[in-house]
Amino acid sequence: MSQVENTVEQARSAVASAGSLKELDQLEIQYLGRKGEVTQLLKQIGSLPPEDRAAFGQRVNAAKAEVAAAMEQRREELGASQSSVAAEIDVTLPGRLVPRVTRHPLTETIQEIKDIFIGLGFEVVESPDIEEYRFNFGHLNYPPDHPAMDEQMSFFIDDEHLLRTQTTAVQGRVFQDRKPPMRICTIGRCYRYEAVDATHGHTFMQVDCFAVDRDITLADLKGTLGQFAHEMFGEVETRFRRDFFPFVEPGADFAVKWKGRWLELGGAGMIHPNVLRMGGIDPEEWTGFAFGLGVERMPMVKRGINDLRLFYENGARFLRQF
Ligand code: FA5
Repeated sequence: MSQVENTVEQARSAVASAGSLKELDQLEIQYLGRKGEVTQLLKQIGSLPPEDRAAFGQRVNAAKAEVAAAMEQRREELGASQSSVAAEIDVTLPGRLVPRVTRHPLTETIQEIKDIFIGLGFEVVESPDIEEYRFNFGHLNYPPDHPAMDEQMSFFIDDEHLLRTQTTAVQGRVFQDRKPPMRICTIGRCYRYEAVDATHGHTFMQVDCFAVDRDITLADLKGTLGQFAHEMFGEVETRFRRDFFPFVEPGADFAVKWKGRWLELGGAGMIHPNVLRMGGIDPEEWTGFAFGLGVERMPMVKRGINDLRLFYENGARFLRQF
């Protein structure tokens, strides 16, 4: 075997048994580098008789190409199988802990609320956070400059838009393009200019439901809220107390008895005839009930969470508990 063939043979077997890309890089230097073994062969050319030089040169160049091709092929094989990486994985190491992911308690509550109201025949609709002043107040029968609006002042976007203070604003929107009978539910964020404490946020969530049909009575309202409370909290006592909201008559606040005390969930009542009229619905023919409940209250009560701000701070130590 000539020296050229010998060198090619050695290089081929070394390349074939190379176990990593790094090893392959070294072999490339060893054989094809400036001082590499194949390159060195060319230097012998001067010592050959002139008539042999061309043929020898061609053989060495062919050898170089052959070794380079073998390296390229091996490089691809190693890259594909990633055996160089695999060789560095220690399969005896303990596995990395993947954090357990659960749903946020508010997300879970929203789903529960939706399930209950869908089960009671309500249709869930979306309604915007940036609301028109007229839907947030005017269509809900607030007389201009009524002091009840001061309790619900919020963040104005411009003269006609604000961040809604109550999801009840959905009523005017729905009345625009639907005719009774209807049973509608919406859940979303509300915003108020509020002194923030453990039970009051400037941002919080409400669920509002209303039904308009022939012969809807206060009994339907009480039955619906009673059933909701039963499904959400289990066996509970409920309480209705007279309360004022401009958009209902009569109006009530709704509470459940929890651990021996009354816990207010929200407001409720029979939709005021003015609200129906503004929505193009004849109050002589149709009646309706409406209620709006605070969402955070529910998981606070059920899970013993004593500060509503925890839902929004989203600290890992808080969320890990669910
Ligand atoms: C309302 O917002 C009325 N829209 C409810 C209503 C709807 C009455 C339909 C009649 C018919 P109120 O301001 O009381 O009412 O809020 C209802 C509930 O939202 C409260 O009981 C409370 O659970 C929750 N809530 C109100 N303000 C905050 C706040 N700043 N932080 C957390 N929860 C709040």
